[in-house]
Amino acid sequence: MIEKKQAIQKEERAVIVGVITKDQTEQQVNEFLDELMFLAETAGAVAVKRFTQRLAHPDRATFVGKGKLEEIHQFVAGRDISLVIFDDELTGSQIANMEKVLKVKVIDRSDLILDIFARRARTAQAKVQVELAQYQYILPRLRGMWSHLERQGGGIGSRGPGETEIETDRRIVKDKISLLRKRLEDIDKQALTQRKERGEFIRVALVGYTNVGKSTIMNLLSKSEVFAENKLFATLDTTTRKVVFDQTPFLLSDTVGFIRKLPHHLVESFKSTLDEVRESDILIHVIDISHPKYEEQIEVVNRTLQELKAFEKPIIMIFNKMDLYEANTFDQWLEDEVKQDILATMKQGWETKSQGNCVFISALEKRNIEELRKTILDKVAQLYKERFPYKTEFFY
Ligand SMILES: Nc1nc2c(ncn2[C@@H]2O[C@H](COP(=O)(O)OP(=O)(O)OP(=O)(O)O)[C@@H](O)[C@H]2O)c(=O)[nH]1
Ligand SMILES: [Mg+2]
Repeated sequence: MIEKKQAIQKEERAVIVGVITKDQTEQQVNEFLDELMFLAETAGAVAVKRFTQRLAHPDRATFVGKGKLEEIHQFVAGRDISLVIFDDELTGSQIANMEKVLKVKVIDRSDLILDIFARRARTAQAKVQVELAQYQYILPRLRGMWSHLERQGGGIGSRGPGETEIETDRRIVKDKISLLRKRLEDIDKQALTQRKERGEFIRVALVGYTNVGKSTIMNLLSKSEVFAENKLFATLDTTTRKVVFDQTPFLLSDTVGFIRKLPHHLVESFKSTLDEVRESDILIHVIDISHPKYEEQIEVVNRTLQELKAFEKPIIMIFNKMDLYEANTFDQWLEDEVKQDILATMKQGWETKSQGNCVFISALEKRNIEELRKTILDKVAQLYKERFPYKTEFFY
């Protein structure tokens, strides 16, 4: 029988692989692999080497070319490496074919992200959502799964599974998916009732790429204790707190971070968690300005918001980690005046693009937090006025 299990064991040594297609540069793919490495690390593995290959089209049978596969095999064999991670989605037969040659476990980026989510899930809702996404991911890859088990000596003969065995598994997985869907529906109903009980409060949601500092800002603004750390996807469950600024109350939510190529099934099964974003009145888009690819991260977040049909809401852009940005950008010998000029130009650019809806802060050093509070308060107060024009005071 098929069983979902953690793809990665602690301290497992891995190599990572990316292909450079014709509309990508080598540098781009290397940046993708940097992120893949961070993901692997978050899951507890250690990436010891990376391979890339230029390919117009991935090979249908083995994803990379035969020569590259052999090169990876040569490297893996004899070293204490048990895992090969690909940056792109693989089919079940590609996994099976490559495992035959490499003789170690092969997984892809989606598998890795699902693995991290599975580790992080705490509430019943998050657990069911992740499990559902995992089974949906497994369904078209059952053949590859068998190859995993075979390699681990799971008591299956070397000739591999017959069609009937795969068919049986497929049925079991499908049943499991319907069961989990049903369970999620029940949980969603409860969550909807809870959200309705929140009444007339203006709702503000912190959104953004993973690891940009959303939970740190949540803690700063709401004096709560949300788990924050330098790993990807520290937050999976939405946390909501009532916050009062200057006698104006509103609800502030911390949400799951976005990432490039978030597995489709994950977005689908996390729909209810993401409802918090969809149903909020104001979005605070948090950006890690110290990240070399922060502009691409902004794009990924904007696209995800569009998919969620939440892009039309009022958005405040918070450029966080200014401390790190300055440390990375400025040489120590640079004159203060020049630094100020560079900062002013950068800020001016974003002021224009965001139509004045942006703030530059360091959550870690608590820099510019007053301005941040004021910016949020202004937007919240404005919305209350639009929504309840005859009310002059809000008592809750
Ligand atoms: N240097 C610096 N680090 C920061 C700042 N704000 C947050 N961090 C660090 O960035 C890391 C990620 O912060 P989190 O608040 O967990 O980020 P998040 O956006 O909630 O991340 P996920 O929940 O994983 O999506 C932590 O190690 C924080 O301490 C900042 O202003 N400057
Ligand atoms: Mg977080």
